[in-house]
Amino acid sequence: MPDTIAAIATGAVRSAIGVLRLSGDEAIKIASSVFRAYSGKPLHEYKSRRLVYGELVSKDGGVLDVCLATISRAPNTYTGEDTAEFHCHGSPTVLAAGLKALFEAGARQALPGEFTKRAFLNGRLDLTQAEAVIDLIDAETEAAAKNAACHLKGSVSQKVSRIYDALIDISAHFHAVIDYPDEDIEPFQKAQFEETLELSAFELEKLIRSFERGRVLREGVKSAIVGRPNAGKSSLLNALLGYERAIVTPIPGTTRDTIEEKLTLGGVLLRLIDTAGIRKTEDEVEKIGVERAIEAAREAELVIAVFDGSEELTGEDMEAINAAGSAKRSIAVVNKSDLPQKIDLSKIRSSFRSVCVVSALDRTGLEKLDSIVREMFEGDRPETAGEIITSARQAEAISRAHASIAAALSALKEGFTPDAVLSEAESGVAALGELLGKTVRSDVTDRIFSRFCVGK
Ligand SMILES: Nc1nc2c(ncn2[C@@H]2O[C@H](COP(=O)(O)OP(=O)(O)OP(=O)(O)O)[C@@H](O)[C@H]2O)c(=O)[nH]1
Ligand SMILES: [Mg+2]
Repeated sequence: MPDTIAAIATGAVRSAIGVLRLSGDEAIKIASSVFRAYSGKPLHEYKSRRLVYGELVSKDGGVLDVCLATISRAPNTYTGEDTAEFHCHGSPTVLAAGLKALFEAGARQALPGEFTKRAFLNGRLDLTQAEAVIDLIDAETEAAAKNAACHLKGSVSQKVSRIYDALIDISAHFHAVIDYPDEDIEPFQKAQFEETLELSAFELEKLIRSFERGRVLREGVKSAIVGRPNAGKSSLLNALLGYERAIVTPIPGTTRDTIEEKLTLGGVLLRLIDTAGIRKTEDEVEKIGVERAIEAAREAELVIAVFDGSEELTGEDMEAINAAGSAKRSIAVVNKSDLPQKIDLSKIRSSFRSVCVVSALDRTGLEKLDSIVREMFEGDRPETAGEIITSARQAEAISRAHASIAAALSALKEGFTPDAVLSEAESGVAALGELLGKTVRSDVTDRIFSRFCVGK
């Protein structure tokens, strides 16, 4: 009999509402013992999913909060067990006292992710859906949230389950063929199996390809801000972030080490890296900074080259133009538009497709940068949300399944023994089963659920 767990489901910050949550065989009994409904009826006598108005009380009967309580009976609950919730006022002190009352009534503190782990163990969610819960909570952009919500609804599980079932059918058939060697496989069935395997391989390939885009959704696009000293790179970073993250001074060569911050621009999550101004220097520290700047530009998927619009282009600017030229994507930001302009914009336009004129000081022109980034990554957005794999664990299992299916297909086409088809189809089943959590090892599930926060 699993014990009853309790946790504060909302964060430890002051808010309008804070939720205490319970799950387990004793959840309803424990909840009922710390709650006095104003109707006079005990909480455990209410129907599932009703909101009941009353008082949360401590062990000695003192009132902790005036709140709403609700109970839900197994199995149609998030965890698949009996559950209860208290919707209290969002005071961390009240919630801590309420949680203490629940412990005193027999519940224990839930571990991180334990509610969702129970949902998984009770078959309410498969593993891809459980992972989607944490992706949804951690989502930093709307696109990432939409994708995770679709995974939670089962967009990946449904696709994978169909392939999983088809492979089980094929395995069952080849088991029979091996057991009864005289019964030859019909040509019609062979063609059908081939078609199924080809379709499965195609579907899995699409998921594998989506993983690269998934990484961008989760981790952000690596974006280097480069340019000559004093162009205003650090000022641009600060203006975009909305606070003074990097040191800004009129002294050229202020930034030495690279500074990285995440930020959403044009709906795209960027990992913005401010770098040292590129120039020839004898200063040992600055020299290393410049090397790092060039390295950051080389590794970046997006280079934002910053120019000082109030001055003419110099040889040092050419270094930045070169660094941007070798990047997959680049944008020229002509800064200091608040000052009289001396820069030859046509030269910038001949090197960059996207040019944007801003004043980092006045924070003007930044909307243009936002729309450039939005347009630049438009094509990278999936047509259908939920089509993107974001977990390395899932991608790895899908790749293994894909390799097995490809091998089963060639064994079938080239007329190898049925054993070969069977063993490949079975490895495919094993890999997809792992993906869905049907055959997954407990150390893998432990790792997945440990990423959760307490109360989820
Ligand atoms: N007038 C004006 N001054 C700016 C603007 N942006 C930056 N500055 C000034 O330019 C100087 C250099 O700015 P930084 O942001 O430190 O330039 P940087 O490119 O990071 O310089 P390094 O770190 O030395 O490579 C500072 O004095 C800023 O106040 C702007 O839009 N308008
Ligand atoms: Mg700087």
